[in-house]
Amino acid sequence: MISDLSRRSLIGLSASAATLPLWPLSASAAPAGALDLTAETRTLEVNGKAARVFGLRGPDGRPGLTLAPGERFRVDLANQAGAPTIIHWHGQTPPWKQDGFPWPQTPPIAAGASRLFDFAPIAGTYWMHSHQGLQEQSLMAAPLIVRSAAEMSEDRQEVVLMLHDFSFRSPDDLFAGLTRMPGGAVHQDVRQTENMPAPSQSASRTGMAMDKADTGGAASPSGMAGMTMDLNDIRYDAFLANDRTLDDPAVVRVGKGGRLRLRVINGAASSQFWIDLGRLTGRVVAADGRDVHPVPGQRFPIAIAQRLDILIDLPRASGAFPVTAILEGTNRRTGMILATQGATVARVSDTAPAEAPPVDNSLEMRLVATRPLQPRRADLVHTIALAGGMQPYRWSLDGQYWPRITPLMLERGQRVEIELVNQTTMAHPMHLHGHSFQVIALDGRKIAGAMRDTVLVLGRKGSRVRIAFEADNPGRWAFHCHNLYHMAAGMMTEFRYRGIPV
Ligand SMILES: [Cu+2]
Repeated sequence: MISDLSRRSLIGLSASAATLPLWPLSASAAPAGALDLTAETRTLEVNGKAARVFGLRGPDGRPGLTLAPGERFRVDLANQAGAPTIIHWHGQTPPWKQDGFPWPQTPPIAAGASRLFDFAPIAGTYWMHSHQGLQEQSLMAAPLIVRSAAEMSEDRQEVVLMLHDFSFRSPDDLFAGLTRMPGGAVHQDVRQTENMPAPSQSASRTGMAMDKADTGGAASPSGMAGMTMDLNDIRYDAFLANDRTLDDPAVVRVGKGGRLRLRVINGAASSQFWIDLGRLTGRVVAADGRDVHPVPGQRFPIAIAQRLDILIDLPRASGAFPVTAILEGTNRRTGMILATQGATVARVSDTAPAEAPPVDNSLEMRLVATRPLQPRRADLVHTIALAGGMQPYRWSLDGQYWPRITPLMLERGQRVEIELVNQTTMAHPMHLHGHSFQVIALDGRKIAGAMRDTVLVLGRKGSRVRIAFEADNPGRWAFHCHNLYHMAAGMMTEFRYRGIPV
């Protein structure tokens, strides 16, 4: 029974291109004026070993895209990844057929094909990731930075810090470990090449990309420890900051007394962190790309898929300043180093001095949107129960498992309020596609919270979060837990506008 459900979920996520109507492909030459973005495979070195992963390379050769103030999101996405893929522009509000979700009307991009995207983006710190199968775990993700004129006039150095969780095991293996199925059972349903790049010649020669014996993965199929079961489903081999570990971190040159805008992106599939500024202090000025009134601090929690913009004013002395991310419930960490010219950069251990607590709502409670929703009575109020558990590994919304769900029907122009109620002891970072919502209550306590696209429902039975949004973007929109494995095990539903042909 579990096997059947998982199979259905995976098929739903994979949306096999062969069974779907053809999607118009762009011509082989890049459309005029479009930015080139390439989905591809690449080799990283992690813990001294080669790892074959996916990547998204922008026109400047670096991961992802950075748009100038007012620049249109006009992007030609070429799929050179050797497997079908579809890339979601997380937090942006494009027309629904450009959202990068595998609806029947918008199937994945076949290997070797390309697709043009063209819409007006929202300024701020966003990101992009695959919504195909479990590719996101294999690092098919990258920053999407949209600068604003206001930010440019601040004259701050921009530093992007993108976080990932990493395993030498294939995503299918990790998921099979969670669902307690032998690895082969999942492999029969999902081609391994779809979720993980085929080994390169060098990787297969050294046998490193997927060698279970090498990582001890086979000995502990789920990699779970009883103590942390409610926090971290998977024991990862490494945590990456801009694709690097603290053994060999990114070192960013900064000026004495420099003024920075740190854009933190939690691109991890299944991990939440505390951002630790070390000796520095900062102030959060945006959450999920949308401005909030400044909140000063030295440590900030960040849930899966969320972003934080943190302004930092450096001291006038020279020095090296580690900025780290500590995995919740553990002392494992990753990070980068900000260093002035000539400063000695000491090695920073990947073990923090103390364990970090679970990510909580201490920051969420303090966030106040600078441009909140206009006060208005809700036209539609809907409660969604978050349910499921580890044994069996199944996660649902209102008792339904993706793709066998009943959509929540919306009318254009409605003010919608959604009350999320956790019936589990795991936290769920809930993400709505195509809209900005405001967090308006935590555990029944009203707040004038942040406008954002991903909010954490704490891992406690009865924990509640209420969000509100304007139904202003007709289409079919996914609403799901952004823990990749919860989503793959069913924790996704649809908000659908009336009148959208399906
Ligand atoms: Cu979840």
